[in-house]
Amino acid sequence: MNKITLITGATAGIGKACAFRFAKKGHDLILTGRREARLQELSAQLNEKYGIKVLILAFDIRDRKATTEVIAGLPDEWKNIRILINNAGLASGLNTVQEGDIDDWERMIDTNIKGLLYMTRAVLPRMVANKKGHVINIGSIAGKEVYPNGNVYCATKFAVDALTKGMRIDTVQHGIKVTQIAPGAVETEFSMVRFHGDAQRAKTVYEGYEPLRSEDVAEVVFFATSLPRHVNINDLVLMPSRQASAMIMHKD
Ligand code: NDP
Ligand code: 8X3
Repeated sequence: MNKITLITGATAGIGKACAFRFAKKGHDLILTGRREARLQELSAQLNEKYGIKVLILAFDIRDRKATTEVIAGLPDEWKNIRILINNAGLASGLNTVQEGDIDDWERMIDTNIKGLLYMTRAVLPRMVANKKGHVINIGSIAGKEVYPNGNVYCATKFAVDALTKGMRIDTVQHGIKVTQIAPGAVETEFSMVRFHGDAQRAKTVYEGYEPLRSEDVAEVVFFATSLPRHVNINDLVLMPSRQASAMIMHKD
């Protein structure tokens, strides 16, 4: 086997771009997400283009039992995961707290915090035993600043920020690297999901300036994993050049 990288949420956006970037470098990949047909298509593309091995695992990361069992049940040759990219996540809704939809809140908390924790808890022990591994958590500018109506999504990304620091403290003596990559606006399916399929509204988020592309983020994630063993990026915020903070964009 080549170096094994597990990417959660590889069916779209940043996770999918990471799959292409790491495949190009010859990593074998474990790719997760709920949409199995997309995982199958992606696996075939990566295998054909880069000749790497791909294992697809279609499950909902909010499901604690499923997440624990798929990792426990990995075939022996796939068990030694070197890089875990905790990417699966979403925003659902954009409302004040007083008008918020509690189902939206639970979806975000269950995916962005609990799902990330289930996966990390399942993968980390073997990294610790191997004294080798790198966890990359995809945070957000929303985990650095709270913006109007961002409340619960921001809270989940602040949690990712805190968990990244906690994971680093807990594993530093075992030779594990832990990194947070926190992007600003990236044009993906993110806003379609946030606005519950309202394509028109989603489009306006990325109008009037050049947002980041998924590939830009994947390049930075890859860079963070390609440094010498004694060098770690703890936390990296990347933004479109025309974005100064969560709310300040220089639009045409
Ligand atoms: P996309 O919507 O394009 O991709 C999200 C991915 O997460 C999909 O592959 C989706 O797979 C997966 N996912 C979502 N919910 C679940 C679930 N319950 N179980 C398993 N997989 C799930 O969005 P992005 O690529 O933009 O988002 C990726 C990460 O980047 C998220 O954590 C997001 O918060 C973060 N981020 C995004 C920014 C942006 O502006 N786009 C900026 C900063 C951070 P499927 O639906 O098939 O399950
Ligand atoms: C996604 C970026 O600014 O919409 O995390 O929260 S933002």
